[in-house]
Amino acid sequence: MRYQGIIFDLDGVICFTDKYHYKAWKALADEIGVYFDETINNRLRGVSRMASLDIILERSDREYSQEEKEQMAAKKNGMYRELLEQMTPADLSDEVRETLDALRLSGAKLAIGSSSKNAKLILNRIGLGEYFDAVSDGTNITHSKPHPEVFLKGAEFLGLDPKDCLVVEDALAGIDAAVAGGFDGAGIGEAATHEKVTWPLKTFADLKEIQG
Ligand code: B16
Ligand code: MG
Repeated sequence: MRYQGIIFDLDGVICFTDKYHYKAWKALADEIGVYFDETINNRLRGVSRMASLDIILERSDREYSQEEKEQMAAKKNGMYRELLEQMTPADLSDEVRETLDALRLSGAKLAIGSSSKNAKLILNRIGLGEYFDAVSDGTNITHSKPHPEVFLKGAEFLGLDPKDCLVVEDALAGIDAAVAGGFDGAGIGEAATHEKVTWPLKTFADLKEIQG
């Protein structure tokens, strides 16, 4: 066993909610007449809800008050949560499920480190509601990635030191957060190209070899 604890980002690592975020943000953007497409949506990966809205509003020709922005973000979140009802345990791949089970058998403690305030709902929908030893998410942090808070809290919840934990991420800002917190990082997708990633992953199952 190489790492005593493994902390997983949720969206883009354990499961994929991009299409639901996209649909909900697109409905909001259409309503206020702001251009939005899938390329812009890709910039929202791993970014907090309010920071995502600010990115979308870069194309707006008017300014919005903080109160209006909070109303818009709440509206988007309502639509998003309704769409999440479509998720089922079938949205968890066999590869992810089997790899998580193997990592647990290695003796490691497993946690979630997600920016999302909907992490617990998503975990419940995909059948992992009770699976992790700890869940650190958007509800217990005040600073979003690339700040390391979400992972530092995750390690604290596990009772482990960051240097004994691995963080698994799909977003570049997530690897920045891991490095800033003193964690080794494993990157999948775009995060595999980060210059400071300890383990670039080709597939999620590569984690089994790394953990030994
Ligand atoms: P919510 P992660 C992130 O989750 C998503 O990647 C990002 O697209 C989203 O805006 C953010 O959570 C906040 O989500 O609106 O549900 O609080 O990748 O850190 O698991
Ligand atoms: Mg992610």
